[in-house]
Amino acid sequence: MPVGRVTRIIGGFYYIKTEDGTTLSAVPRGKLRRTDGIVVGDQVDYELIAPGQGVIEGVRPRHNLLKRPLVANVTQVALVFAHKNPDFNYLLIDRFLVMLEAYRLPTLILLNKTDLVPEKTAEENAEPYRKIGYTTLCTSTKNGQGIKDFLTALQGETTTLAGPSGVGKSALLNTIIPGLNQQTGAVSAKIGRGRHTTREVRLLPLPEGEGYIFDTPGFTQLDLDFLAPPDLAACFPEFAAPAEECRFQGCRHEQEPDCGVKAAMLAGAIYPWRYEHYLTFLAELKSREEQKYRRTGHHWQKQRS
Ligand SMILES: Nc1nc2c(ncn2[C@@H]2O[C@H](COP(=O)(O)OP(=O)(O)OP(=O)(O)O)[C@@H](O)[C@H]2O)c(=O)[nH]1
Ligand SMILES: [Mg+2]
Ligand SMILES: [Zn+2]
Repeated sequence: MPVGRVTRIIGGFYYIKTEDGTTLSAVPRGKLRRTDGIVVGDQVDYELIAPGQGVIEGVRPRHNLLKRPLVANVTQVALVFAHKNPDFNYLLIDRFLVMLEAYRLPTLILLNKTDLVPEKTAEENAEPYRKIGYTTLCTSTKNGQGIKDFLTALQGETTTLAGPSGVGKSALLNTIIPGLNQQTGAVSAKIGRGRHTTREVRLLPLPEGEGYIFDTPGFTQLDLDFLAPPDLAACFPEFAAPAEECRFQGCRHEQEPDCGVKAAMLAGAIYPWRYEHYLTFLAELKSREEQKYRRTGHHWQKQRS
């Protein structure tokens, strides 16, 4: 049975991009319909019943399923920030990165609005994340810088954008998908929030080569609540090797003696501000756990075992 990718859902009709590149309009077979188990991004088995029309027979197992926006089979997130306007902010970037690491989503960092800062500043902003191991591109939708590299990084992937308001996510989508005409600027910030404006999600094939990108602003919300304090350190990739040197198993890298992470930080192998952000997030998670403990009488360690 042929397989296709669901790119759009409108009023009970599922648009499917087939393997030969054509688009079908399909309806799910009866029992599938009741489960409302098909989302944009799904791989589905379908039967052709007439030219351009199909019936969906089944949904392939998903690699992942993200909520808000509800999309399936994302292979990477392009995390967008701006060098300026809004101000460059390492703490907020790290907050997003921790969330994406916790979801185990491979992340590409785009530092946009490169045209607004001297080249040296742009390089200085990007350097730490490159050193940590994230592919980090300096882009501009105004002068085209980094857009070719962005397109290359999208090849073969199903990408969704993430990042705070005003950094240029819609402008980037418009730049790489000609004719998309997404609303940009101050207005969209307001429209995106309204309760009644849940916009339909589309999966857009790239104009060249292979790959898809979702036309949504992606994650703009940041809740780390789901993360237990012991799992936080794993969201800082550069802590992994030094943590093997910690004297205690389960070392929280705070005040423990002979902590490999702290030693690496003091030796200059971990950026002090990354370590500080770790402590900041750890304190947040702990205080949330304590509140939960007071409410329920359960300690997180007991809940986890
Ligand atoms: N100077 C400069 N301005 C840019 C660039 N990219 C986008 N902008 C401007 O930044 C503003 C915000 O861009 P949007 O694309 O609407 O930002 P967004 O990330 O989609 O914001 P939300 O939809 O609110 O989440 C607009 O006025 C854009 O014209 C860039 O590379 N350089
Ligand atoms: Mg936008
Ligand atoms: Zn440690």
